[in-house]
Amino acid sequence: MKQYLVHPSTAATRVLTVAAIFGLAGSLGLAADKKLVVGFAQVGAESGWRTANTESIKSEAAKRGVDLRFSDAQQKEENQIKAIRSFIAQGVDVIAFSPVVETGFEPVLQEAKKAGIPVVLSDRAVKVSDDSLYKCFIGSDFIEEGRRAANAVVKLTGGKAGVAELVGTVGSAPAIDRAKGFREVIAKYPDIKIVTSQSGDFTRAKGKEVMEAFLKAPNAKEITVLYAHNDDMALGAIQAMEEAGIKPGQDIKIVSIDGVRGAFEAMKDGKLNVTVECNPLLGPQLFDLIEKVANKQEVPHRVVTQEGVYEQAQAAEELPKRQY
Ligand code: GZL
Repeated sequence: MKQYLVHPSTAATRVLTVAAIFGLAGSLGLAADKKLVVGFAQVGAESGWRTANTESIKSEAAKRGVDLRFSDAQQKEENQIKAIRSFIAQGVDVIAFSPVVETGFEPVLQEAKKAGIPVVLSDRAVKVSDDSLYKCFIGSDFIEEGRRAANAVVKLTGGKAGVAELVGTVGSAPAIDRAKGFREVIAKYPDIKIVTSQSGDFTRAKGKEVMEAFLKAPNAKEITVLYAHNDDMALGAIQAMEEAGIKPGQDIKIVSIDGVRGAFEAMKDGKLNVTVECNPLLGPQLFDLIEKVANKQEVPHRVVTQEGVYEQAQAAEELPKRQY
């Protein structure tokens, strides 16, 4: 059984290192000179969140001396599937990826399983008939993020709002679940209505374009709140509002998700009201899990990242502390 020296931060490693020093390495099967080879298939570079997520993964791999094979799928599922197939052909030790959308990955995950290569999901989940096709999924609870955004709307409006919704990438776990969590809460408030909803694909440019269309539509006057599934789309929508002579954060309240630096700057300027944090800095936890999986150690099937909610009043104080 192949073994890898795991990150020196873990107690187990110190024991293994001592064993190696006393010449027991052979009996433990440690591949002392074997670098851990990991294939990571990233969604793309669509948002500030994604850029921070990629940076966290690449820097942690470098810190741990992992041989990281990294691919950017440019938000296309077929590119991600191709990348995973390529990792299988390269015979990497572990495959990790953040699925662009929830469905369509079962065949390639079956191929990885057949090749004996374990898979770890980072950030987003997949829908598969056999959960053993991946060892662990580490990421946020997107339904809870949707609930938190809805509760922020209730707090901002006293329970009366016409909501325009900028949806994330169609078919992606965050878009599906953030919509679900939001609707679960507003179902309790008859005077909060979603008056319009369309995907902005998690990008600033598309968010601006869709918000421009919302403001030109016949029901534009009903919009009192914007709920954006990520900060990048909200920042694009803010540009569209200002170009239309609307005061973002005042004429139309704005609640979004991610907690990127740009959202804190917009809150400081009074243009955005609440951002629900979604932590992209998964690198350290992700590689702890990957190293355990590589050494055939038990890992939890689901690891939920911890996050908060930030309002305008906190923005100035929080901004200097933000890591992404
Ligand atoms: C959420 C992540 C989402 C972010 C967006 O974990 O998958 O994708 O909310 C990003 O900014 O594009």
